[in-house]
Amino acid sequence: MSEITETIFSRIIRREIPADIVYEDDLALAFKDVNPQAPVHILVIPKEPIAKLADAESKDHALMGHLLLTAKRVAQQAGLENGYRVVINTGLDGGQTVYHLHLHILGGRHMKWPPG
Ligand code: D5M
Repeated sequence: MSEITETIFSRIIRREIPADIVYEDDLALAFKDVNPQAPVHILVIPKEPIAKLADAESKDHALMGHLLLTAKRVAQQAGLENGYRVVINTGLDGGQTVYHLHLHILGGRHMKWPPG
């Protein structure tokens, strides 16, 4: 899988293609996943195009914390008071398909363990 920094998510950030955006601030964007795996399935991405979690560096410390707290905020906003799952697929074995770091927020049903 190629790891160019320009992906479909960069185009969503620039509003070049439509997305159902549910939250935005200076550092992050959250939008509904186009192929939902649960009744609620939202992606939280940094505006900075870090390709994958394995590429995050010490300088990204605050940003990574911000993304997690954004996931919490977006889950709350979506009414997931019974809980939810946050997933980061990383690299080939992680099942990552879009090489712009993203947190999946999955909720609205009971999650199984282990994931496939
Ligand atoms: O997850 C990549 C996720 O990105 C996957 O669940 C589909 C979603 N996706 C792909 N294109 C779009 C657009 N255009 N809008 C919304 N969601 C999208 P991964 O963890 O890389 O497998």
